[in-house]
Amino acid sequence: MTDQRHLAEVDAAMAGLIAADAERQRTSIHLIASENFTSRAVMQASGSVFTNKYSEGYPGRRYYEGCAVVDQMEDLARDRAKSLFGAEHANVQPHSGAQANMGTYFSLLDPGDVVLGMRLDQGGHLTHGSHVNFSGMLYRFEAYGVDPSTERVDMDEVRKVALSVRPKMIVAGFSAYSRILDWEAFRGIADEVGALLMVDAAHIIGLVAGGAHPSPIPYAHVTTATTHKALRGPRGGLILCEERFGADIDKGVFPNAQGGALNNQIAAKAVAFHEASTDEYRAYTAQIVANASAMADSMTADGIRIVSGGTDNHLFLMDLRSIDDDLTGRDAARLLDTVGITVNFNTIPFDPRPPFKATGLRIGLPAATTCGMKEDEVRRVGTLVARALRGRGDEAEMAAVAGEVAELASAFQPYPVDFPGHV
Ligand code: DSN
Repeated sequence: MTDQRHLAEVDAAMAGLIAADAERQRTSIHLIASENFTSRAVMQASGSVFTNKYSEGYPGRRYYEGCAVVDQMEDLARDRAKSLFGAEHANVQPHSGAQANMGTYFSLLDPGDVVLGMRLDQGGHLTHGSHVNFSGMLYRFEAYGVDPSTERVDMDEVRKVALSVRPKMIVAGFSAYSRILDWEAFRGIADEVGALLMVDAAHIIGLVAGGAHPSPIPYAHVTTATTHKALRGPRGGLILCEERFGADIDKGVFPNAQGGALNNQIAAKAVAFHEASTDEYRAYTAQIVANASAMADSMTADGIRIVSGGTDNHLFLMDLRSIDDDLTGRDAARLLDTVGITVNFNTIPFDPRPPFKATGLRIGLPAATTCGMKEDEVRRVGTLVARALRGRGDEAEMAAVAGEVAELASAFQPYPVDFPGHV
């Protein structure tokens, strides 16, 4: 029999590290747009015996025996994903969003094909053609960006670029853009130039699940996503597509991009899809959007420039030049970390600084909303962010801000005080 002792008895060093991060998670205010806190049920499935099973292939067509239960589990996950998003086909095996994108590209593109995606430094993602990523190495990515005056994607410009570069695929989606993309217009352009439309919905899929954001599923040939952001599932990826692409997409994921699936993560994804189909979850996603908007508006009123003037989704970008021309995103993020507010620095459109310094902070509300914060609390968080950035160098002010952050974090915690960080 396996060792049945608890982690703390077997490996005190690792138990200590997990407990330390649980403490960090409980005692800070979390504003990283791509992070969230899973339920106990999701964590239990992720830490279950499904971690022990190899199952290369798909339900009913496996390269290993002993997969009867795994088949039921993966079918349940696929059925729940299809039903939650109204999709014809679901692949729940991608280990991450990057691998969901890899599987999709492998399915539908040949090396050297032209692909049109959003500029990384204006909100796109590494896997949308960055030269340091496989996507930029294997395919010829061309880019569209945002309009310099509105800082929004201009669909006339997307069409112009598409007509000029004639891509085989258009990628719509982002990791740092606070407005709603026009899925129907993207599909119209894709149809006009004879391209496939892939929507990378990693950031907004949770809002889509809860009805707080327009769904790309009816318009995209293929939609890729992650399961661990606003969707509040385990770390992992997901692909949804029209049935006619299903077999190719499945092959693109396994065996093209991946080997054995992470069955424990698939089980946890299924739990998250189940949780996301409730009224409570729908109310949660509406609250995320309301919180993001309330925080962005109150910061604007406080004299901070928000890229594009606000937000329609779960995130927004602060332009730090409205606080101090010399304040970089990196320094601002590190400073906020010292008072217990966790964010990430980010380029803003037409950023004069390189990405590792940047001029913006990306602020996201899914995690704080899971902790129960509503508009009043997030406005207060916005004030604390501004006070810390403006008051840097003033020790008394920084201590006062840190004290208020600790008080607020303690009133809105993701896990019980005695939670050791694992189930
Ligand atoms: N790294 C993720 C994010 O923070 O948005 C995207 O992959």
